[in-house]
Amino acid sequence: MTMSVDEQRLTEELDALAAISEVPAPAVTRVVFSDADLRARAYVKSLCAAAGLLVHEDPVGNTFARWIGSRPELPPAGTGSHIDAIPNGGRFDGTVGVLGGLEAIRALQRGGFHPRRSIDLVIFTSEEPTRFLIGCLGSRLLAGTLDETAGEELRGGLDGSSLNEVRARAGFRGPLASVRLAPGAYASFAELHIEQGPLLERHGNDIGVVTAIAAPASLRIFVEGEGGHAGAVLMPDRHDAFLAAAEIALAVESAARSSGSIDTVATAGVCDIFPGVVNSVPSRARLDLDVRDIDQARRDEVLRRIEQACDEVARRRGVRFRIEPINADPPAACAPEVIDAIVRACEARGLGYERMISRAYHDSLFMSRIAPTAMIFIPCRGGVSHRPDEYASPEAIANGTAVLADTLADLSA
Ligand code: HGY
Ligand code: MN
Ligand code: MN
Repeated sequence: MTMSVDEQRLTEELDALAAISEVPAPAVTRVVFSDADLRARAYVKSLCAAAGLLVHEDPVGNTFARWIGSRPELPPAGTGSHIDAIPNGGRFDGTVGVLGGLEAIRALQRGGFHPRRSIDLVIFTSEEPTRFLIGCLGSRLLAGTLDETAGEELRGGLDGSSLNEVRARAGFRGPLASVRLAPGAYASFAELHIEQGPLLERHGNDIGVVTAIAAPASLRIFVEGEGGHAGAVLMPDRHDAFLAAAEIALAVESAARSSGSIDTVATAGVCDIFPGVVNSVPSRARLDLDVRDIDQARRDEVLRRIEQACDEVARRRGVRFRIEPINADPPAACAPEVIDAIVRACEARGLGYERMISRAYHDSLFMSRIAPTAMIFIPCRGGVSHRPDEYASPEAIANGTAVLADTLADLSA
């Protein structure tokens, strides 16, 4: 079977999708269930329908575009990723796996391939934690790691609406319990994604074959101090909530740096201060933390040290802390049979590849709970991601798409 990727068309579609954003290019902002997200969903669904795929959406907006195989009763081979983008993010994170997945299917169609197993392209809802604070919301529900209470408990957006309220406004109804897929619902899952790191470019390799996905944890720390007049309260009498939070943020960095491994990372990505006026001592502060490691025990040790630091700062500064865990997930080991299919595709095409871990999390982290899963990485310039200057070349995207097409042909035969 001769099969070729239409690089030009894929580039144009990625550009068209990038233009559906709440902010001007080159940045992309496309928060789940925002107007931009809904327009982007409509655009991608129209491309899937034009390719003759059968499109359906589940109650949380996970979207499935199926190429029906000759044995439709068999569990399909899956691929896919996400189209939501963090505020002021890049245009390739997630979208390469969705539009590259679609082009991989079209390339197989053009090449005259007929899958035995159906092939599903999945667009997962809310991979980014921007709105509901927890990442991979759609794939978590698919994998059954979040239950129906998430519909009411998860509150996001400026008005604090619940997931159920927000998804209903976006037109997605029905019980969240019905989102869950049974293990074995997919025969395999392979996700194409930009590396979001520098190694492939640094090593001069075309493809990263992902063997494991790091274990993410996120948590909120609320600090209660004592407010007051910025001019009248003397320094020895202060219980400044922001400065206590600042010490915690530094303790987060120190715990990650001193874990003994380069694989441990931690970030205080959000800091809110109340009342947030220049001449008032902060009475409350809130930190949102992101802690990861490929080794779960080492990650959990960082979480423990953060808690220890909170206690120490609370005593010394006379403030109170409350820690609200958001998620603490195990890492994923990718499936040898999917890894081998990706390697075969790279070798058949003479593409340079290396096995590697994913430091970013992806929907594959949760799909691996219900199906043999692995990922295909392509290089991104300087390893930059989650920034407007995120960039992957048309050639790199086409290479990844071709490897994905071969892998899907292999796994759906
Ligand atoms: O944060 C992550 O790892 C992913 O890009 N959402
Ligand atoms: Mn991302
Ligand atoms: Mn992503």
